[in-house]
Amino acid sequence: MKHRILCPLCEATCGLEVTVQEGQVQGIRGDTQDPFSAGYLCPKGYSLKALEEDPDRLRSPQLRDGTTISWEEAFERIEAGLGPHLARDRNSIGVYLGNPNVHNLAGQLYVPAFLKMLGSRSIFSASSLDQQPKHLACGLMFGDPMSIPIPDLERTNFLLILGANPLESNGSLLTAPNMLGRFKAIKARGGQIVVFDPRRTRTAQEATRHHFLQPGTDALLLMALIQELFRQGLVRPGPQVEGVEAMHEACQPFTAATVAPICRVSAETISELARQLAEAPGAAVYGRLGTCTQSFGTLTSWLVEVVNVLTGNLDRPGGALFPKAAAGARNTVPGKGRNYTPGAVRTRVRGLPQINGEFPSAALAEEILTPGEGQIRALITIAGNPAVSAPNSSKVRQALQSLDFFVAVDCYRNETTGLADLILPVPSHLQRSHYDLVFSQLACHNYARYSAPVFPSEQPQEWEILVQLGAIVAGLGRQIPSQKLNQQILQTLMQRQGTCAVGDHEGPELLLDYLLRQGPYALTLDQLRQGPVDLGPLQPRIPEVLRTASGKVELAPALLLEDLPRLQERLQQANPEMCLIGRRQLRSNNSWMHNLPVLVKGPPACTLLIHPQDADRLGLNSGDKAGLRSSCGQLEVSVEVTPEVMPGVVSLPHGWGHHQPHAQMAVARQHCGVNANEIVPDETVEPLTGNAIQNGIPVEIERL
Ligand SMILES: Nc1nc2c(c(=O)[nH]1)N[C@H]1C(S)=C(S)[C@@H](COP(=O)(O)OP(=O)(O)OC[C@H]3O[C@@H](n4cnc5c(=O)[nH]c(N)nc54)[C@H](O)[C@@H]3O)O[C@H]1N2
Ligand SMILES: Nc1nc2c(c(=O)[nH]1)N[C@H]1C(S)=C(S)[C@@H](COP(=O)(O)OP(=O)(O)OC[C@H]3O[C@@H](n4cnc5c(=O)[nH]c(N)nc54)[C@H](O)[C@@H]3O)O[C@H]1N2
Ligand code: SF4
Ligand SMILES: [Mo]
Repeated sequence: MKHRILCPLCEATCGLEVTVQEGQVQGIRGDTQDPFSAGYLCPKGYSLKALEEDPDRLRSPQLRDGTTISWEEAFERIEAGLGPHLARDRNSIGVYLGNPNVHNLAGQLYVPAFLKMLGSRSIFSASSLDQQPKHLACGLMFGDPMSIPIPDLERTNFLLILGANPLESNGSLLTAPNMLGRFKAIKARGGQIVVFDPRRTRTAQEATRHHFLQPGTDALLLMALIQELFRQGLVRPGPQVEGVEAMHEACQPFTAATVAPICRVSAETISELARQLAEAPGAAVYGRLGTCTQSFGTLTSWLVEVVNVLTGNLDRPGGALFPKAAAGARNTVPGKGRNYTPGAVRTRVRGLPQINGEFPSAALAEEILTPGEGQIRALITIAGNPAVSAPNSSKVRQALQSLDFFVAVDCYRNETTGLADLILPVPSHLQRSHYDLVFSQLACHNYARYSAPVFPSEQPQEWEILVQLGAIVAGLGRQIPSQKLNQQILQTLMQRQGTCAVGDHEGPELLLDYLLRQGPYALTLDQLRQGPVDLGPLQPRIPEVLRTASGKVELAPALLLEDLPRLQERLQQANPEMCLIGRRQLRSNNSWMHNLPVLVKGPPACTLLIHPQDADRLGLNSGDKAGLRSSCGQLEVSVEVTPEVMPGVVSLPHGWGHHQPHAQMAVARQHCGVNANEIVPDETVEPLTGNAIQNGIPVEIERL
């Protein structure tokens, strides 16, 4: 029997064909009938079989000592464990939401309802270890943090990429399966791809040009690019733009000649790039993780879009456009303009900002460890591994160990969940239906696709677990039928988005069907059950998409201009002698898929890349052990000497360090590697968002 599903593992959202015989996966291939991914898949998609069969994947609720218990008992214990905190102070219950929530209907439809029922302000997520700067910049410029311009890969002739490696990550804030194929198509039509990255990544290798760039200096580069656009008379903003003159003034101190030595990019390169971007018949600038998780994350995320606007490429075919998703996008619901602002609420200990209802995860540990009114004493993690992913991970572990009560909703017992009093296991990724509510808002082509579960679930669905947890924190007890709460959630959605008829569905399907019907194409779930619906290439959406108070694109928001003196100060500061950046690897998915033998086979992946010049100076050869020290800690790493990284920069992959005794992932333990976040400081954060700075960290290296 063949099942056509959507891969829930990464943002590319490939269609897969899963062959099942006698209740077992026989094979997984790229679905050639999927109009979006057209047969593409990566090794992770294939590994869904191994994930399904992994003996370490949890099947029943587990206590900290490894004892398994019934679901009934698990929820009883949660009621007892959270009870005193619910009665005393709801803010003392923290929640950490991990990345897989955005790849999951339960995470998208039920987590918000759960958080509402909980009523705590102590909410944290992986967003502040990732893209929060992009949300803030786009919220300020376009009025909604999810209105993120997407390069029109199908038509563009010039793609400028900063701090992204989509050929290995398969794209992020850019849903576009088969990036290699898309690169080939751009080059075949005579287009160019230019990459700025401190490492010559696979993406850089496949581009038409690659430039090394000193980590953390993209904002300087982009400011100089903007200065050049004005200087050369190349500025062509569209009609709905506010703040062009303010931008003209703001860029003046950042001439190509001034930024060149800090960025380690020649002034001629910058000036030529300005011309090429302006002259290309459709160009797009795209920045990703390396532009967000750094000291100037918000400024960089902003300036990427400023260049798109000033070159006339925002909202034009071949440039960067706003997708029009079929369901769940706020920017397709008619709404009044307003000034988007970061929350006025600040973290208790350090006063860091709240963005989109969440506090920075770099502050999670201190909010648990610091006594006083509002201290977090109980924690719920949902699909998250902050003990590996958040900065200063030994402090995070210490914090998790100090909690009065900790419950994790997860599929593994890992570095984080192994410290929980209780783990509630979720069904496997093949045991649930799927629709990408988030990534269809970020896709380079408008599609609506749904997939049904391949296997029935052996345990409660994740949405049912969340509904039960919601009922507990809302004081409704454990007897409330999930369908009743589901109806309540539907009512809440309808209050916000408008009423319409719904089909005869249950659970997430009921809510999804409603969102599709209410969406801009008035689709129904039954239509999607027949197969994918092609909604066409990206189309211009300005002014309809804008939700700013002025109804225009705000090119120069005051909050961002206020951070420019800090950028100017950077011009006076010397680059650190050595600094650390991260990287992603094709056969890896953040911290949680290293237990699958198909993905970890081969030579050790967790190595420190270092340039031959630096290696010579330090007396290091490939295979040597080195001590890597930052202001926050120290690691022993295995060295790989390669000209792939620029001199003065070392690269360590993200998501490793699986040696913790409380984890139960036998394969991952054998390939444990080290956790970069042991040496990523938690005290220095991006000031506007509190986002973690995981790239460009000054380090010292010594031969061991
Ligand atoms: N140094 C450094 N740190 C980084 C980064 C970096 O580049 N460098 N990257 C950052 C980024 S971009 C991100 S997104 C974060 C990720 O940070 P996290 O989201 O905290 O970590 P993940 O590794 O994605 O862990 C996901 C967890 O969810 C579980 N899980 C998987 N699928 C499901 C599911 O369907 N349901 C449930 N309930 N659980 C599930 C896994 O077992 C695992 O425990 O890490 C960040 N940290
Ligand atoms: N195979 C695989 N795919 C993944 C993941 C995974 O773990 N494995 N994780 C998923 C997640 S959660 C995310 S967020 C995405 C991330 O997707 P990407 O952003 O495409 O992935 P990264 O490899 O982290 O790319 C960041 C790049 O920034 C560069 N860089 C570092 N610092 C700087 C800087 O200051 N300036 C510039 N210009 N470049 C810099 C790094 O060298 C690196 O090449 O990937 C997703 N896809
Ligand atoms: S690229 Fe992403 S969506 Fe496609 S098969 Fe791989 S993990 Fe799945
Ligand atoms: Mo991420």
